[in-house]
Amino acid sequence: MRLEKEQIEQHNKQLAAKHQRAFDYIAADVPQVEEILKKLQAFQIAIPSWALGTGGTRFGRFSGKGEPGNLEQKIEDVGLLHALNRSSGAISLHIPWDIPKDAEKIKALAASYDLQFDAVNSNTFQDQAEQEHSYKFGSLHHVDPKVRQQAVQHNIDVINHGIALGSKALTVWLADGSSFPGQLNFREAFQNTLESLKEIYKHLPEDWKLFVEYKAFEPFFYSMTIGDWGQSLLLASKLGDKAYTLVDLGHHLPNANIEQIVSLLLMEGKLGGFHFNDSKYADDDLTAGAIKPYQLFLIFNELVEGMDARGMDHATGLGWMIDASHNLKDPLVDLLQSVEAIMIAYAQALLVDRKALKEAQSQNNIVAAQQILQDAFRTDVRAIVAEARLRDGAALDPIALFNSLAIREALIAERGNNTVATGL
Ligand code: PSV
Ligand code: MN
Ligand code: MN
Repeated sequence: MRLEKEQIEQHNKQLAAKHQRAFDYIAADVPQVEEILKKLQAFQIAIPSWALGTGGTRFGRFSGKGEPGNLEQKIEDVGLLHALNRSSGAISLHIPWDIPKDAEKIKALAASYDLQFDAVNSNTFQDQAEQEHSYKFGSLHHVDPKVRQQAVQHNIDVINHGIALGSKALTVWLADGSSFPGQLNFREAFQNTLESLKEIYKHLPEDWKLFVEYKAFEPFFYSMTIGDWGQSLLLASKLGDKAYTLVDLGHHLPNANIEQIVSLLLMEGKLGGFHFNDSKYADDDLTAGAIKPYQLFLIFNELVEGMDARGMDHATGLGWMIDASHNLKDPLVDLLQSVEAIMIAYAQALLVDRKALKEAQSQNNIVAAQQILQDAFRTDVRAIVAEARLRDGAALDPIALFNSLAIREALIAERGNNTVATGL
């Protein structure tokens, strides 16, 4: 299924007057609105291939209908999202969940929807049918060199799939850790991981990046071998210039100050990118901005401050990816909500009066500093985000259009009750 230009234009026509009123109202107070619009239009957020089907919990999975059953249909779904918001122009694949059988064909299909391939993800957290050695006790950190070698080879294979598709980064997330004290020698586990990553790093093309994702807990509950940003940064620093830390918002211990982590990684030139999601308790993988929108804003505030000061390009500088998984909502609608929340946080961060904030900080004027941030956060920027969409030929209200065109119903008619297994 593909959306026609006319369907979007007709929808926009219906909402035009209401939108114009809202946009004029906010634009009158934002002198730099044109500059903000350009930045929003250039900003793209990659959709994870594993979020297009209904996710599950440890206790069950309630399948949705009309979900994509193969890679082609996943690309079709992301194509629909991108047509609706023009901000989802990339897809991040997970191998072997998404092995492209004919890379050229897949590349051409993606291009026909104006989609690029963001980071490819390796998977050494599950055993595959044809696999010789088990990952039950880990992969790159394993005590047995044969298991490590198998996991290294898998990552090299993933790089090769990525090269064929035009990806420029590999994300490594390891379910390597221990659940009981004494199970692991921490130093040996870390050294093994480093040596394995060095092997993988050797196979990275010149213009590629290696993203080292960390996670504090789960599936192991005593230690994770890459458990926090310090461990990830240590590995990335030892590996070299092409290695970076990837921040998944759900992978921290409760109440961690993620914006401070982001700011320091950026300062060190070692921030690789994000897996956006939100959480109340753990790695909940809820819709971005659903629980802690202020935190999302504060993260973007650090990004705008840190990147603009270094002349970095928001559009292309980092890996901007979603990693959320839904078992209640329609996955496509949920992804539209995540992208919108990220755009809103970015737009609000662009509103912050940086000069005044610097001044307040230099005077230790805490009240003013808080006020400056909250003024921006409390500004309703939805009409600015919608205007950016409008100028790009997207829908003023993507979810309303998704519903009024009965897109899910059309997908069910096309695909039947297909469902796809999703990630963790
Ligand atoms: C693990 O919790 C994770 O965040 C990693 O990014 C995986 O690749 C992804 O979820 C899917 O399981
Ligand atoms: Mn993740
Ligand atoms: Mn996760």
